Amino acid sequence: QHTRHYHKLDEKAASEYMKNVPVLAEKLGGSPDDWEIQEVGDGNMNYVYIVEGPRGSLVLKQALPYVRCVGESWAMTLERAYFEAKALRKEFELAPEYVPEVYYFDHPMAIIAMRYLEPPHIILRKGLIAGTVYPRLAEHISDFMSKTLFHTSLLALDTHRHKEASAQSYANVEMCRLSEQVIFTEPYMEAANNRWTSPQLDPDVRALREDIELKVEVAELKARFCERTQALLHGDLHTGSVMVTETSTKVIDPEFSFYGPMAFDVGAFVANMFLAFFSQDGHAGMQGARDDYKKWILQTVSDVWSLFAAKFKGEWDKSWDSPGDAYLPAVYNTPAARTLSEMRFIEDVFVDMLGFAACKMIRRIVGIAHVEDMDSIADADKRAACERKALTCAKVIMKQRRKFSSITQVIDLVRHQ
Ligand code: ADP
Ligand code: SR1
Ligand code: MG
Ligand code: MG
Ligand code: MG
Repeated sequence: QHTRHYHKLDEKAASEYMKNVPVLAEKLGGSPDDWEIQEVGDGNMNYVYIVEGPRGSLVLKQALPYVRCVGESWAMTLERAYFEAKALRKEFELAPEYVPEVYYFDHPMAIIAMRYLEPPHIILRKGLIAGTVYPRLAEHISDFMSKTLFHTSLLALDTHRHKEASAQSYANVEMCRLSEQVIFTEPYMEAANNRWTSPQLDPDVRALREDIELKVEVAELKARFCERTQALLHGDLHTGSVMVTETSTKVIDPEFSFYGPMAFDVGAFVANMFLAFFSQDGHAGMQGARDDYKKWILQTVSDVWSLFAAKFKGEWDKSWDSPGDAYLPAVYNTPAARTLSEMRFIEDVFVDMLGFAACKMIRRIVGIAHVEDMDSIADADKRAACERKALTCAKVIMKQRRKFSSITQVIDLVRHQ
C-alpha cells in the first residue's frame, strides 16, 4: 500500500486513489461514482478533500512540495505529512476525544486520511469572527494541552524514551525553520514576505524594527524555540487549527509538530484568542455590540490558563511514581518539595507562554501570514485601529512578561488597551 510515487491529486485523481486503497473504499461504501469529493483547503499549506460516500465519509489531506499560499517558488518538504500523521496518532493516543482519528497514511504520496469532522463543526476562528460562544472550549483545550504536553515530557517519560522521541522529531527541521523565519525573524526586519495595513501602520512597523529591548526578548524566545526539546508540541496551535461545536472541540493540523518548549503551544492559542478579542470592534455592527462577547473571550483565556495549570499539576500529582526522569521521587520526597517543583515549573511555562503569545500576535500583524479575524475587516482604518491595539498590547506583554503575577493581570492589561 505504500509503494506509490508522489503525484498531486485533484478531485478525479483522489477518487481513483481511494478506489485502490481498500480501507478507504470500504469506509466510503458504494463505488467511486457514488463518492462526492470537494476540495476545501483554506489553510496556508496543503490540499484538503472532503469525501462522502453511501456508507461513510473521510477527509483526505495532501501536502504539496511547496507552500500553498505562496506557490511553487517556496519549496517545502513533503515530510510534513509524515510528522502530521505521527503527531495526530500520538495526540489521539493521549487525548482521543480532541483529535480526529487517522484512518490511513501514505508516506510517498504525503496523504493522510482521517475522520471528517462533520457539520456543525467549524473552524474556531470563523466562530470567533461570527461572535459565537463555545462554553466547553476552555475545558477542552486545556485538557488537550495538559495531556499531550505532560505525557510527552521528561516528567512522564524516562530519558531513553524522551531522547529517542525528541531525536526523531528533529527531522521536522524544515518546518521548524519556516516557523523561525516567519515568527521570530522576518517581522523584525525588511523582508519581501512581510505585509501590513499600509500606510496606517507604517510608523508602527518602523518602531517595531527599532525597538531593541523588544528584539532582544524575541531573540531569547527564538533560542528557546530552537534549543528546548521539552515536549511534543502541536507546533501551530492557532484558532484555525481547532474545529468546534457547542459541545465538541477537535484539534487538527499538527504538521509543525516537534519537540520544543511547551509554552509555545499554549502561547499560540492565547495569542490567537487575543487577536480575536482585538478584532471584535471591527466586526461589531453597532458600537458596543460585541462587548459581552469580548468579555467571554477574555474569560476563556483566563480559564484556559488556569485550567491548563491545574490539570498539568493534576497529571503530575498522579505521576510521581511514573518512569519520568525529570524529578525523581527519591529526591523530591516530601509534599513541600513536590509542591514547590510544580509551582516553579508552571511559573516558567507562564512567563514563556506570554513571550511566545506576544511573538505570535506581532507576526500575524506585520509578517507573511495574517489572521482572518483582522483581514476580514474591510475598512482599512478600522482594521488598522484594531491591529495597532493588538500590536501595542503584545509589546507590553513581551516586555513585562516576568512581572505579571497572574493571568488576571494580563487580562486586565488586554481589556484596558
Ligand atoms: P493546512 O495545513 O493547509 O492549514 P488544515 O489541516 O488546517 O490545512 O485544513 C484546512 C481546512 O480543511 C480546515 O480549515 C478545515 O476547514 C478543513 N479540514 C481539515 N481537516 C478537517 C477534518 N478532519 N474535518 C473537517 N474539515 C477539515
Ligand atoms: C508561510 S507561513 C504559513 C503559516 O501558516 C501555517 O499555518 C503556520 O502558522 C505558518 O507559519
Ligand atoms: Mg491549518
Ligand atoms: Mg497546516
Ligand atoms: Mg501564530
